[in-house]
Amino acid sequence: MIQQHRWFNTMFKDNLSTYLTEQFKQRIFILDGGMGTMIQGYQLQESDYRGERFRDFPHDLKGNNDLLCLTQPKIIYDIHTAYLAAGADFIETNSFNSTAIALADYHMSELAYEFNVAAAKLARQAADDMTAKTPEKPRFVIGILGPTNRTASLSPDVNDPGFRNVSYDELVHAYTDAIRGLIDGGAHIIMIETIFDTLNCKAAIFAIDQFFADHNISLPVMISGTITDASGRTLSGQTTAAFWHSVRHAKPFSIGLNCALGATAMRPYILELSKIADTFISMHANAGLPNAFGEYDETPAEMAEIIHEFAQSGFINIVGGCCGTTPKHIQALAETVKAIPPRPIPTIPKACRLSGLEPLIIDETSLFVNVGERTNVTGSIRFAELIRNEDYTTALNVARDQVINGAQIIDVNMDEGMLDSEAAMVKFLNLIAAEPDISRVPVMIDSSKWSVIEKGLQCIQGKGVINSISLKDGEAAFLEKAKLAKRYGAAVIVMAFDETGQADTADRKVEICTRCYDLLVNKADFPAEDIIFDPNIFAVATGIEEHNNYGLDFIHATWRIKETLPHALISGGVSNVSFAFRGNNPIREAIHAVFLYHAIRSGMTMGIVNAGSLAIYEDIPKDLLELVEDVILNRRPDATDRLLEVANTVKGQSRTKTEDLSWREKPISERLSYSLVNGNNAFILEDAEEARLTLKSPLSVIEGPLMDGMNIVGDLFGAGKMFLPQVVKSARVMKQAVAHLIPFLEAAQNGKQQHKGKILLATVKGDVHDIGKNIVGVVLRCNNYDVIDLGVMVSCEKILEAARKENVDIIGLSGLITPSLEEMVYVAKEMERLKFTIPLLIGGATTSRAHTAIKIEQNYSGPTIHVVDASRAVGVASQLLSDMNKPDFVKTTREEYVKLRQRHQAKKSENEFIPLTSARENKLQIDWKNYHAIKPSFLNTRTFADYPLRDIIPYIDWT
Ligand code: THG
Repeated sequence: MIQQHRWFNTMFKDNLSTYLTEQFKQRIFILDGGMGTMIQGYQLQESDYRGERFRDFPHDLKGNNDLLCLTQPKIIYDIHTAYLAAGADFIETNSFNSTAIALADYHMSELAYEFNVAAAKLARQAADDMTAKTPEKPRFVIGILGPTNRTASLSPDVNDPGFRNVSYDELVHAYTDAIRGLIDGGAHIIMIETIFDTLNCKAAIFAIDQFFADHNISLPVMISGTITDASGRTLSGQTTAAFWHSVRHAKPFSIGLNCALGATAMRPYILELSKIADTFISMHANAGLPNAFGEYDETPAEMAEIIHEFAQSGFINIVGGCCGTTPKHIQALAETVKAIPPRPIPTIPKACRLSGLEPLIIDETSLFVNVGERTNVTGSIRFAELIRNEDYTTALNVARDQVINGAQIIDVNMDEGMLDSEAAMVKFLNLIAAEPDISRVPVMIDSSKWSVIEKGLQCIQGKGVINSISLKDGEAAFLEKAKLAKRYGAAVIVMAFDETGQADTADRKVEICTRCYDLLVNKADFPAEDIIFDPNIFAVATGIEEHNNYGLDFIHATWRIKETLPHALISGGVSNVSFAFRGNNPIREAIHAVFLYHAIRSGMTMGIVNAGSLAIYEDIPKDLLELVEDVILNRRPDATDRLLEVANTVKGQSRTKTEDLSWREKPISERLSYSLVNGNNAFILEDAEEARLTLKSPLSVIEGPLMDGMNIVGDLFGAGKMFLPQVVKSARVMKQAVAHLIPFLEAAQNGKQQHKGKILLATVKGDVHDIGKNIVGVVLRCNNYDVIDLGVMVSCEKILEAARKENVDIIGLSGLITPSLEEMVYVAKEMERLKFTIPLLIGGATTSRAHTAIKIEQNYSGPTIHVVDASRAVGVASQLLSDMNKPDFVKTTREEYVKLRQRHQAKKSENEFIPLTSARENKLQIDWKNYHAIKPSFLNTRTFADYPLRDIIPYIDWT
């Protein structure tokens, strides 16, 4: 079936990219709009999803939108056709969840390939039919690779930040299968979209590159990320520029953003991308921000007005819509950009562009880049011991200290005979990924074993550096590694080694580096700016005469390489040069400073150094300076002896900066919030204990200073001053404090064992989210309620049956995605029909007081109450189970809800609960495609500041 694709390409002369690139110079192109919201409009029921083929499938299938390609092909074809008729040049296949990983929720993993073929065929049919009608305007099918519902660089378990529930390999496998299906089905283009974890995207890029190479084909690749919150970062914490650096190796036909935000909120990020990316820019925003009912209000005219300005500002080349957009939106967009010239692709100067969570650009204007050397088991006895003893917490501090001390990249090396180096590399890099103050910087993966390097590359979402490759095993092995480096998207350190050994003289260094450069640039099509040569820094002043010129050899080679091999950078292991003075740090530091002074002036751009103890050249006493310079520059035969002589007399401390501990002087509540805000767990247990003793009650510590601290975190997050990985870290610290307090809490409860009531909790059918519900369960149990937790995806029938059987006092429903709201309405109606009278509690991030009042409450005559967060659950439950308070409480709530309904009735068309305009001004609200299985709970209609913190941390198991 790959033939079909070849045929298509010949239709467009040599290849589609070339054809499209020409076309894109003429006008702005149009993508289609939201699929999920269109499908919702059909109000499909379980049986519609099942069709004939899956009538007896043993699991629920409602909401499995991609399945509709098989069971309701006409609906999908019609939606595609509606978008084409509205003016879309490109339509996206309905395959967002069609990977084995995402389909596991529906027990349909093995159908992934079939789903993709069907999705691509359907879209292709619709596109071809439309092209036949208007041959002057060919239409194209974009095969969609979704993000899956797992994140390769975040842990789902708060207690185990190094844990991952999906591996790079699993992602590559799943994506490969999907790609094969999309191409066999006839997709013209592949798009990786709604990327919230760049590591998932990098796995998709790897799969694409490998698949194209294996099948000798090439399709245009589009990449579209998602900026999920007010900090302007992806969910996994990268800035827009860091994200671009991480994926640029895919040489995408376009880069862009979609989902999560409306167009207005997307503006600064699209603006940034349009400036830094030397490829086409796509965007498909949501139709504004969802209201309390999860609906999108931005009209076609409103959206078109915003997009008009983007187009005029020269930001975009391809535009379409995401959640909530309809063919009318697309028509309005097509109309409004019709006459506006497209954005020209800017010329971006060549530079080594790396990233961690943040970008790092190394170009001709850069000052020296420090690479931290301390996280190296062969270079540090202390670090080796920490890793051997599995003291990863302290080992992380070694990495952190380096960044605090100015390392802009950290070198990680786990090569030790007694270690499982691959496992240690993976473990350490995964842990680093959970430390935003460390993972802010790019990683240099240092190993002499390629397998360790590959394992490491599979753990980093940023663009890192491979340390190293060389010609020591010959050209074939060298080129193979270069090819993989490109596929993983990493820069490489190339050591000046060849088949005969390591280069020591300047001539040999230059000769080998030149040979490597030619191979890389001309044979492997490797970007010159991603080549970092290491012409070998060897120890001087060893007493062996042949070593005396090593410093000068390096400096001279550096000069010559910079002169003759354009864009390549120079690095080296600086501490090597002073090995002869081990144990004498002041002398070593002086040697490093002198060596760097001269090497940097010759063109050394970066170096692996002890970032915490770099001496300043100017600070070296003049007499010592002369002795050291004699050694480095090999100025006199007795230089080594003369330096040795004074070495024994030079004493003193190296200046390593230490962490500022003045915050320890502050009052206990401030210390607790400091620890939470900074995600610092060094003192959390002792502070939690001190607070418990002071406040005399563990609960008041949690509800007092700890919650206060978390509220500060919430505010900072809402204001964009913190981003998700930092928040996750804060939550982890919080968790540790709470874990310390819980035994005291339980001990305090032990005396009063009487049970207060029986509460049934369930996440409703169609929804798999349970974080919030689990917290509610814990809180209630701690307060002596009997909790029956039915889990997730629980059908109404099962809930009500269990409620009867267990004779519960209250039913609590939880849900996170918009369709769950409907399901809750259904449960309320069923409770009424079946003559229940017990209270019904509604909770979960997508729910709201407004929705409960307007859509749910009037369907059920028993008390129906929205619970805004877990902290309210106990209050509400105790009111409802108190004979004395219940009537009043129920009455007041009812009156409130009646008022809400009346207000709603009066201002029906407007959304009075959430003033959209003010939210837009604050750029705080975001949303998500309804049918994303992974919708994080914080992506909702309220402002972040309104959220209980645990709701904005979707990846933590709070139980
Ligand atoms: N080129 C490249 N990579 C490299 C090197 C290089 N990686 C490893 C090494 N060389 C650079 N890293 C170090 C790390 C530590 C030391 C030297 C180089 C060092 N350590 C002290 C010692 O061994 O005496 C400290 C010992 C301790 O603290 O226990 O000097 O050249 N591409």
